[in-house]
Amino acid sequence: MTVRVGVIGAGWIGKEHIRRLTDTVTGARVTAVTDIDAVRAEEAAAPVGARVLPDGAAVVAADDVDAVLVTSWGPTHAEHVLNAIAAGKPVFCEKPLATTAEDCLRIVEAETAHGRRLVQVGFMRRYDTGYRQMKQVIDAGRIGEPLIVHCAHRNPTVPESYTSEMAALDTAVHEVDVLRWLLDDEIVSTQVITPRATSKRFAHLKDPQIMLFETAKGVRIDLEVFVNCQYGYDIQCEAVGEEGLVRLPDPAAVGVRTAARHSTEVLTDWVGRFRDAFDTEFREWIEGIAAGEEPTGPSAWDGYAATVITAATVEALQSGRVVATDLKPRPAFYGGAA
Ligand code: NAD
Ligand code: ISE
Repeated sequence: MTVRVGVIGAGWIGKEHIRRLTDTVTGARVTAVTDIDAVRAEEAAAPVGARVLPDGAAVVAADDVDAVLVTSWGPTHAEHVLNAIAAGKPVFCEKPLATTAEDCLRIVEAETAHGRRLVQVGFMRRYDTGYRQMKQVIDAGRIGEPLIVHCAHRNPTVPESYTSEMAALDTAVHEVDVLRWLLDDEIVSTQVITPRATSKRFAHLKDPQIMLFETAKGVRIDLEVFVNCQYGYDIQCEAVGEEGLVRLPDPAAVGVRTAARHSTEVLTDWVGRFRDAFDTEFREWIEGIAAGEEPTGPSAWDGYAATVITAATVEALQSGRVVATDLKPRPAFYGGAA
């Protein structure tokens, strides 16, 4: 069976995923595309032989769309995801699931009422080989109980439109998701420390930031978010346990020895760093739909948790205080106790 996908939002990542679904993932075909910018929609749709439709609602309703991919701007996600649930169609939503906790909970309630999982959120790090190997080590008990996690999330530069709040909402949101999954634990409090700012930033920006999270089991996580580090796109993660530690490997790169120097390349963007993870994420999503299975990737509940935790982190940045995340109890539908 070929899964026919309708895409809402044909910007940077929308185009990447259209290419991925067309050239890399077998069993999928993009049949419909929309964007509020009609030129962009046409440019994305034409090369893959897809139709351009007037808006997201038309994409969701289309007879030749079996599953929906939402890659529009964050504040528009909730509307499209809710439409897809109402139509009973699987929907993959790039992060964030929604920009407010209230909208995330509306999605959770709609999906729960539908009675079957339809929503997957685009936290691709769970599909990265290195993070998956770390999880196997932790789950097998090889480092004992995790106690501390040290992380860094560095981008070479960001545009002037990037704000201090986006360090949590847009950037650290990936660590928030992957660490909840890696540790099988919940983040209960958050704090932000702002060291000396880099001169390489736009004046309005607090960069770097150090985020400190605490989990329900008492694990402490420190995360450096540094989005003007200049030298490359660099993702680091090291979990320290009672009996050892496990560290995320750097991407494979050849070592070059020349002119009395030994060097290895550092990647410069998330597209290259997580290309394989994105491919695996979409391959598994499409395979699951073709097999008539519910999605197994990050759920609407994970999307809710990430939005609440990153909003609390923004509050921590603005107030200078330790902020409790105050998540609601996880419903049984999403594997919780209640
Ligand atoms: P972008 O601005 O390049 O593209 C977004 C597109 O959506 C634009 O073309 C815009 O015209 C269109 N759009 C906005 N509202 C729309 C609507 N209601 N209906 C149809 N089209 C609409 O942004 P981007 O960098 O591609 O980011 C898109 C989403 O992907 C964001 O939510 C972002 O957080 C997420 N993202 C995820 C990752 C990741 O690592 N997983 C990386 C980058 C972006
Ligand atoms: C961007 O939206 C991403 O998702 C990237 O993975 C992240 O590194 C970057 O900081 C964000 O702006």
